[in-house]
Amino acid sequence: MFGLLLDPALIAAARVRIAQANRVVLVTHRHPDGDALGSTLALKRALESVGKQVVAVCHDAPPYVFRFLPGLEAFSDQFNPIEGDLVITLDCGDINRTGFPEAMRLLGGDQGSLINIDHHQRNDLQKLATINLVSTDASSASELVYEFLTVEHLPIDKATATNILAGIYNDTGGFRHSNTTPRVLEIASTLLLAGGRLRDITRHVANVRSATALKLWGIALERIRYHEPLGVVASVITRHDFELCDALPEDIAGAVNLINHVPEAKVALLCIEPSIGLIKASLRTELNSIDVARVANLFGGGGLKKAAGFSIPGTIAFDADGTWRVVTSTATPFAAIFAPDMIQPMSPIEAIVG
Ligand SMILES: [Mn+2]
Repeated sequence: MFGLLLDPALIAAARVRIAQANRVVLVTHRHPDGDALGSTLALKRALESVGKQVVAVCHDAPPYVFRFLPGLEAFSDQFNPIEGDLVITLDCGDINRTGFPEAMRLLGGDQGSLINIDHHQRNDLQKLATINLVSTDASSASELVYEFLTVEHLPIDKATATNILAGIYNDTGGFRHSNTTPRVLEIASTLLLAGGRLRDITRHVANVRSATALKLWGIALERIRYHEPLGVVASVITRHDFELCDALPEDIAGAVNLINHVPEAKVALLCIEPSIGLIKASLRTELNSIDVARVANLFGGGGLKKAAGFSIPGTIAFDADGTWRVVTSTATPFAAIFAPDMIQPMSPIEAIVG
């Protein structure tokens, strides 16, 4: 449906060069992201399927969030150009981004030993490479790998589809950025049909947050308390925490979903103090048998069966041993969640949650 992003003559030249090589070294950029890893792993697997020996190299260890990518364990942090007859760089904006600038420069003099697959603006790596499979119109290096594999009729199995999809997902911000073109969505659709695991990608990658947010989440996670009688897992974030992390209330958005994944809990509860004297509570459940909107209704809030919230006047207090409590002037059974000895049998919450 769409034309090629790459010059067919350059694709043909790359085909010839790859056909001549037995051992191929793939190099992607330092501090790798989903596109760096996905594009490299996809090309590696495709080249291996036609009998090539392939080494995938990255100067830095892949972030933990990408551990689900098929073949990720194969990455080496050592770059030895002598290991291969051909070096292919992927998603590297420039020579320094490879992490091996000296070794890369040595390849420049050797005719035909470097292919560069990239979607960044023209840079010094492109001068060095013999063949540049480069298009700034591509969403990602992974999209270019997809095009190359398709034109060359190289196999795209489930693993390769997942890797390419992860790369596109990464560089389009989860199909939200403006580089989410009709072409990108068509490719994504093809990859899903090929068995690409979008769910793995969204589950692992979409939950990545800024360093600020992660610090805040760290505080919330450290304070998690499980209230066994009610099956409620709960935590708190104070106004002081927001100041300490230089964070905004939106930085804690979604943390309650993470807390909600505690298997034994029926309900997850996160209380934050967005301003003085105000407590904002978020409730989540995974269970069909519980309606957290009804709990929220008890406190003047509302929402959906599985996601609800409410606001009440109050503060978050800490005991000498660090145990937290929500201190609220409203005389409600809410306090029971935070101070177990105050639990009244069959409080309204207990009736719903229990
Ligand atoms: Mn990229």
